[in-house]
Amino acid sequence: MVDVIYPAPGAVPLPRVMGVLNITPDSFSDGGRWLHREPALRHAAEMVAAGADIIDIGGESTRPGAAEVPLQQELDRVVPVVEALADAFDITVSVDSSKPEVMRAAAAAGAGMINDVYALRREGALETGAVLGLPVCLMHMQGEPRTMQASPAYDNVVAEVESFLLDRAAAAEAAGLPADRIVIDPGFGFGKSPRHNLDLLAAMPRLAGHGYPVLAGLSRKRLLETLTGRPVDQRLAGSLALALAAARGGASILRVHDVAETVDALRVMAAAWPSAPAGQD
Ligand code: 8Y4
Repeated sequence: MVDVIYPAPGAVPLPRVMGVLNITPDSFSDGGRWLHREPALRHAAEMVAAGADIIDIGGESTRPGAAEVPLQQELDRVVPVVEALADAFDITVSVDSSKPEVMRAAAAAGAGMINDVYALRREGALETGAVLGLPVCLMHMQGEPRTMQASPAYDNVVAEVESFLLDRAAAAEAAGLPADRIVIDPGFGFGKSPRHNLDLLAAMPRLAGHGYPVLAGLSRKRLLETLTGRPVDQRLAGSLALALAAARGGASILRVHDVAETVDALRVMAAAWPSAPAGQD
């Protein structure tokens, strides 16, 4: 499609798109059989067809207020889906987990990336991440999912998030994870007010200036309730605007729910705005 439109010389590549795979609690209720996984596989196939480069699979809700999921349940939810997707599609399967056991099992099942909202701070996670040697996304979070949105506070949100991410990257490298497998993420919505989120978004070029690719997860988040007043099922336009803002700021990976729409928006941005990130090869 539109290969008459090439990137401007020196243009930054378009970000990769990471699609969030829905696996609702209902799809786990069959004790590890196939029936209830079909919707998840169909959704994954749709995202792949729409241009997702990565699919992120999590078995534990990290939304504000969510309860923790026992290890065995997380394994039962995640591992078979990782295996099925890794077999079926030519994309990177990312496992959204903070538990070393889940990271190991997912890697054995074919996962090609670890997405850890605890940035390898959980017991055993740093060593496991280093031994597996897969790319790891190190995300910033203030507090714990259950309480993090109660009263987020920083003296200087950008400096504090940046220094946390650089510390965690240094710890991962010291544990033996090569620098080129480290992705950093300011953790939009994880212990942040709307002002904090917007300050971090504006600081994307600074966060991207350390040589580690930056992942941005803004899709459908509550910042959009503040900015537009809309409920979660009406945040597509706002999500696309935030995705383009992150791309323009130099984000390398966008974690999104709406893959087809995000890919369209990125392509149009690249064509319409020659100095913007453009032309992924
Ligand atoms: C509607 C739907 C409203 C989803 C809010 C949400 C990130 C992440 C999440 C992120 C990385 C979410 C697992 C929160 N967000 N991982 N995970 N970065 N690396 N909330 O920003 O999607 S879950």
